[in-house]
Amino acid sequence: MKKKSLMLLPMAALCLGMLASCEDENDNQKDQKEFTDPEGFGKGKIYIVGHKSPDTDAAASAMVYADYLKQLGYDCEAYIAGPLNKETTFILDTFQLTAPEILTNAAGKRVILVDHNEYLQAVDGASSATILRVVDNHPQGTVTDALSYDTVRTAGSVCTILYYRFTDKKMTISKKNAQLMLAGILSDTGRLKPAKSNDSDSIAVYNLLDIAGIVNLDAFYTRMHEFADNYDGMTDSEIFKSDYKAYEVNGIKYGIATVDITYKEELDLMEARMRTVMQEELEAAGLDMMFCKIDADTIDCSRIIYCGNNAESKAEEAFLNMGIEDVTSEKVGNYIMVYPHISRKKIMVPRLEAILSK
Ligand SMILES: [Mn+2]
Repeated sequence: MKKKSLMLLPMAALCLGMLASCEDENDNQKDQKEFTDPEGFGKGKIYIVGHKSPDTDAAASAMVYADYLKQLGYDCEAYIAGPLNKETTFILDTFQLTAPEILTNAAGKRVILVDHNEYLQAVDGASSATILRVVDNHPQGTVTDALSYDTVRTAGSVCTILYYRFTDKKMTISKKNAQLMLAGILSDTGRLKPAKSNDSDSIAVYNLLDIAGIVNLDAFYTRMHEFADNYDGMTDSEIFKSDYKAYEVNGIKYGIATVDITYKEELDLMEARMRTVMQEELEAAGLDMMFCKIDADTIDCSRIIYCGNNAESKAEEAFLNMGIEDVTSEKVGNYIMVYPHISRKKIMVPRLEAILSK
């Protein structure tokens, strides 16, 4: 190569560099101009994450909210607080969507919590993170120091809340977001069961179906639900943790695992399997009490088992003679049977909370 062309190289590089920096400046100016900070979060990366033992609503709402806020100009990313369950994996595979990464520690980060407001359910380090917002449909928990809240307690799922955030702002809902929100709502409400949903959920579902390109709602739900109840190949501990939540009231910490089975005949076996891991899980999580509710579809009942300090007497106080219309329960040996099955969120948690806060 001649000397002349060698000298031209750095000059060309310099020109290219200048061009690139001009472009960067233009981009920055454009960003600054367009970034109006409509939610008041300010600048900097935002980590959006649902609860530990993520369900479909926790994962889907994080993904959809990240996309929503990106459209408003924010730098954000969706995460999950643990491995996905089979139902959510099926949904992401079906729609060819990439699963969010697992966030192992949120300390020092700017975070938005979706689908929970309980520190015991949150990603590690959440108590030393800046919680910009909680988007949730659960009763008030221990996360009382977030900078803002978008809480709709009557909503059947967080994805329902997000559907209305899009329509409030007249923002277009993409096919991908429609698929995710639809899955989140159907999963949390058990396909719009009256006890778990209301009109706002149904309206959202019927409006999302079209955008999501789903022709047969029942066929889709049946398929995803098969995965929800499928514990094939899972260890006892994995089953126990697959739909597990922890709570704190009055300094008392307790956990509730929910397990679904189809046939009454499976109850005893599942109970025995869960009993082998309950005590260990209680100790590992440093809790005072542990409960496990096994729901049997075909006889529509819940069997509640428990371990830990005073767990038996608290379970009796909470789940016998409940005084709820059409709900009966009885103590059988070392567990409590409830007919028909009861909701963790609507019945178990409020009743335990009332008793433990005395
Ligand atoms: Mn959830």
